[in-house]
Amino acid sequence: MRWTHRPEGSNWGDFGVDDELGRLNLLTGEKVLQGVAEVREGRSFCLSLPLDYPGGNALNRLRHPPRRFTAGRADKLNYNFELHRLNPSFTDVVSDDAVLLFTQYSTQWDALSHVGGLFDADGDGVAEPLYYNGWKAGEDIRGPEGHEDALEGVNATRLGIEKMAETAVSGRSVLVDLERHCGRERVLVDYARLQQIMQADGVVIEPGDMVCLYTGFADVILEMGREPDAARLESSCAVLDGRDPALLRWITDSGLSVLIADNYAVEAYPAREGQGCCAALPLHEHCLFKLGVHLGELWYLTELAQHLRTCGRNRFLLTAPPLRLPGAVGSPVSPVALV
Ligand code: UVW
Repeated sequence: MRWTHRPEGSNWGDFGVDDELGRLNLLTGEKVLQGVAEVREGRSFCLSLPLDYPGGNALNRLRHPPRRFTAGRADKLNYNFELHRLNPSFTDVVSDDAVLLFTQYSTQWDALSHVGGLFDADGDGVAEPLYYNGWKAGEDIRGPEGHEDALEGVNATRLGIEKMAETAVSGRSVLVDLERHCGRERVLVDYARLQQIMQADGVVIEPGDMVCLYTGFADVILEMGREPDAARLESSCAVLDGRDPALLRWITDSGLSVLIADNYAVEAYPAREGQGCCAALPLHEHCLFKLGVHLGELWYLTELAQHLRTCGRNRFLLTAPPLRLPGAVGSPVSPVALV
């Protein structure tokens, strides 16, 4: 047993002592059928930004836009390469490329190995760095130590994003239209405000539902045309108040399977001071570390939200597997909504 104590408010062990999926366990065949039942018009929506947005590194100075390269072919570039150069009887023309991609730069999933916490899980009085379900930093989620090339060292042998991909991430999703009620100014949405909005719009969330929050943030990003203004972004659109205990309790009690937003971190960012020693990003801690709830960020929900508004609906079928990239702690995603 890796741990004898679990963090207060966590569900560690509830899905099995070796579980690596967290609340994805709630995305059952029944949830897929419930999602399929929401497909009435045969319309589909792409829920991804172009992956070179937001542009620059105004949102996170450690994350940079994708860089694409043309793959080489011996001494030639494999770009508009005419195969008759190799064999005069061939008529093919071929292009091939490679990309340096920061996995969490744009529309993305956080893996459960993305954010952990310090916790004394064996009761010896010493807090150690752990991730969801007690998987250990250093042992299960390894850094670049000991590798000559640090870029090639990071490897989540547990909780890697490929675990999420293997579930196919499909089922019923519910959209909460925060933008309709909060506009485009920065508004901290606590439990009471969220309930008010959901009640006004008749939104009901059941266990296993994938919850999407539309705030308008991705529209502001798009308006900036790849030249984001950090100050404007920090004062734009609704974010969840991760310091509201009632909101975190609601995430637990609702049984939602994953939590998604079109903004940078779902919750308020830059991080705000809490009281005493606490997580900088309390909603990240609650979801990724305690409950095994994957977070989707910087999704593009605008056209879907507008359509659902027009139709007076809030449910749809969502399919959103990340890249099946072993050991990665996050992944770009091109989610698809069907209504
Ligand atoms: C932050 O780090 C603020 O968000 P994430 O890493 O989940 O994108």
